[in-house]
Amino acid sequence: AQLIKLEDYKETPYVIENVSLVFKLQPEATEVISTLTLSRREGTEVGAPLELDGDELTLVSVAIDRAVLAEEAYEASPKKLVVHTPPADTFKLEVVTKVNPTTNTKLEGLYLSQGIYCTQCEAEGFRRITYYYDRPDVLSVFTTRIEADKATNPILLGNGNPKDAEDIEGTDRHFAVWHDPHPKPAYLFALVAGDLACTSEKYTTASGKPVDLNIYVEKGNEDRTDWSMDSLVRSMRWDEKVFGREYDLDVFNIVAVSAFNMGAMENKGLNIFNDKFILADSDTATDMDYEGIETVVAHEYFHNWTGNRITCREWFQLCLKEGLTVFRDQEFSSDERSRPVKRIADVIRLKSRQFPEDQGPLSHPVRPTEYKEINNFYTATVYDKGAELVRMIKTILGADGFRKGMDLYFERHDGDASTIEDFLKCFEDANQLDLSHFSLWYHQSGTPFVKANGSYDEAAKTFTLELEQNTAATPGQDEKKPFFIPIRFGLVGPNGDDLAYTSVEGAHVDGDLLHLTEDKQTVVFQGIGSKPVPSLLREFSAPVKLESTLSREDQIFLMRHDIDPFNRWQATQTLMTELLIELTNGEEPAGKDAFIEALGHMAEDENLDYAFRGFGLMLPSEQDIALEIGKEVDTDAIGKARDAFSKEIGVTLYDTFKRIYDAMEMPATFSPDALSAGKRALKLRCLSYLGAAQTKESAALTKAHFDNADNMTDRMGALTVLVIWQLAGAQDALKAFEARHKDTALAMDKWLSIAARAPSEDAIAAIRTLTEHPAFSWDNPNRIYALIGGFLGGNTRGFHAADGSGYDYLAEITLQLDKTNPQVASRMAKSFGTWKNMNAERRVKAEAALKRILAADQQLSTDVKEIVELCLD
Ligand code: DPP
Ligand code: ZN
Repeated sequence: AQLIKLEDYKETPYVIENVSLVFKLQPEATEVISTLTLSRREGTEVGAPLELDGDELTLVSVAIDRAVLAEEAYEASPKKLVVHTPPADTFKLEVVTKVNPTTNTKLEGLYLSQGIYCTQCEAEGFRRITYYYDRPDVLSVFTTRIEADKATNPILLGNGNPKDAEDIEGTDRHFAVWHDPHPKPAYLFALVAGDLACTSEKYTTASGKPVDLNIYVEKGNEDRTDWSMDSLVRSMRWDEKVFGREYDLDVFNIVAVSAFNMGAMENKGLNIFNDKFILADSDTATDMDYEGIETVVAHEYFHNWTGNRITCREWFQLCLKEGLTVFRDQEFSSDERSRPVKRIADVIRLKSRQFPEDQGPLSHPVRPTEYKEINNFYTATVYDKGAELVRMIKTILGADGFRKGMDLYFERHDGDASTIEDFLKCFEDANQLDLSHFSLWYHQSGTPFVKANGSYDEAAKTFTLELEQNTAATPGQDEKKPFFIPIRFGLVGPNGDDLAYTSVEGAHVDGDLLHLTEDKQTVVFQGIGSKPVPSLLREFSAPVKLESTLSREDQIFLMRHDIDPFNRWQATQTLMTELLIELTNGEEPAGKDAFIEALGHMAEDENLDYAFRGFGLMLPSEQDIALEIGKEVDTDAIGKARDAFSKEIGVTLYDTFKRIYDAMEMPATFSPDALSAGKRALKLRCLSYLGAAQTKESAALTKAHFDNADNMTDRMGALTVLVIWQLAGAQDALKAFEARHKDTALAMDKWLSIAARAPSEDAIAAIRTLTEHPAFSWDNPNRIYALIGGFLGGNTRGFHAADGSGYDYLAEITLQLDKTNPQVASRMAKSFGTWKNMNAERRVKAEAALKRILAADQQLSTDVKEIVELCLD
């Protein structure tokens, strides 16, 4: 496959002024009639060829201005349509193609999911429907007519506003016409047809415009949409209030389907969702599911302004819409819930998903400059690190300066296909400042390591901070320049209050914000009355790895006293990680007992949020520890050390955890609100340590928790403890869960993912058995993400088994999945991304497995091939 480069960007020679589409839906042979009004772009030579993208298309006919084209006038293949000499002026190109929605297992383009026709066009799925300039900088006004059997497809949905809808006389078919007045790129096109249930609500925008909100689901699921509708209404209100952005059509439709590669898709006026992010009730959804739904509903809605009204010039700019929209959904959730707890959750996600990407062969800049398959770049780097960059802009400019820049961005670029440069320019112009150094974050990949060393001079009353930054080489970037790193900080005095300084030298410092801009900087604070403990990178003000030289006593001090809740959590994590690494190495760490004692205090500290305490008690995962160790990793040693440490904490603090567990008062009826969810989280965290202690009493308590659970959070939480610690009753509980939920696929996904994590001598045999279970299917991405993804991400010892069985299995299923759904196959294959950090024994096996994929006797997709080649590079 070809390498696509940012520097090769060129405008199209022709402009598509408007698009009229007719779909004659049939399960195996849908006819698509596309009429494009085209005109030659200024500067294009008269008669220059018109080249449109296609993918697996069957051409029926081509006409220009109603005259069928002679065969020699064009060239058509499944991947391309070239009209050799188009007319000089505006003309209408009419192309008829045929597609087969039933056999479309890639779930890109038009496909059938449980009898529902739906589409997925981002990034390059529209070319699987008709020939087109399938790229984000070609914006056009779309009108769509959908024809289908009335009995099986009573609901017909398209982008924009509904126009006509009628029966087609003399047939058992009907049609609907939809018109979208907002010019849009093809990736935002969507269509849905099927027999769907609907829940509706009326919304009035801030300026008084009425909007019909509808959520469509498979019949029988209509009583599980309350939460997603509630989330939608709150998102719409929030965007009006916080960003001054209103909705712009008469209807906003959401459709949930069960087979969907991604989480959801922001098609204009017609969002299509993976049903995992729409359906919820207390019996089948966990608190995390409720939060996920709130986030994704908001995210897709927010795309209407950041993504749809202002889209990307080319796919290299993906972070322009994704990083920004993730930032917006994070802010929304922070406002709706607890800000510090949300921040901790987002940082855990960043560190566990993006940091590994950035420290391995798949590392790439937030705005990449080349790719072979764009689907491979919907990554944690583009999304989550992309959001961190927007957050840093806000940190540097302050809330008002940030809002001014955003206002200017909306004003200046509404209707455009833009770039990161356009975006940054708005903040510069609105605030009269230069962000050129900052912009390096978009181009230079890798996670910077920041080292900080503080010293206090009692006589001079000065505190000196030696700061250093260093970014390791990443693929394609050997030399690294220093980043512009905003560091929020406090100098914590002996009584826990921040100490004031009288003046400072060596860096730009404004209040509690310091700009680290060089490789090395020595910063001297004057007028510091007593020896402080520096609390750095408060709120995680930059996506860096901070290596602090604080003593364990100082870390414990911050864990107890820092006024920044994020850094209290961070101090706890840092200590846990240090201790776990020493334990992995077979050492007996100093300060372990003091730490466990401090953990007990944190668990019981009534001044802290329940959810915060739940997070504070959570040990870094085996994967997190592996990443922290970084080289010559032995996952068995990590797993053993972590198990032993969990058990030691559980045994030592048994009474504390039991006391908290027993005292927690739960509301009589289930509610997904943040406070109740926090209580459940803390209670379950205590239960997990009690379970780790593996006493008869704790096994019985966990089983009782499972049996008495009146909601999925408690049921799943207790089941996980039973299975992971192999407590008495685990097998019964697995059976009971299965019996209760066997007809609810999304609930059984949880069962599959817990089963995939179970400790086992032969993990692969266990996974193979699970793939035979009726709840599993190789055809549905959610089932694969639950079982296979659950294994790869949650069973570190199994996947990285020293005998290479995990790697062999991943190679096998990558090849198998690539035949039906390359996007899912390549997502799974990305788990190879950390193989170079493993010890030699494991590296040999991983490398062999990767090479076996390349050597296989089958045509590999661009998706899988690119990932495997990058891993081997
Ligand atoms: N549907 C994906 C998202 O919203 C891609 N745009 O992030
Ligand atoms: Zn998005």
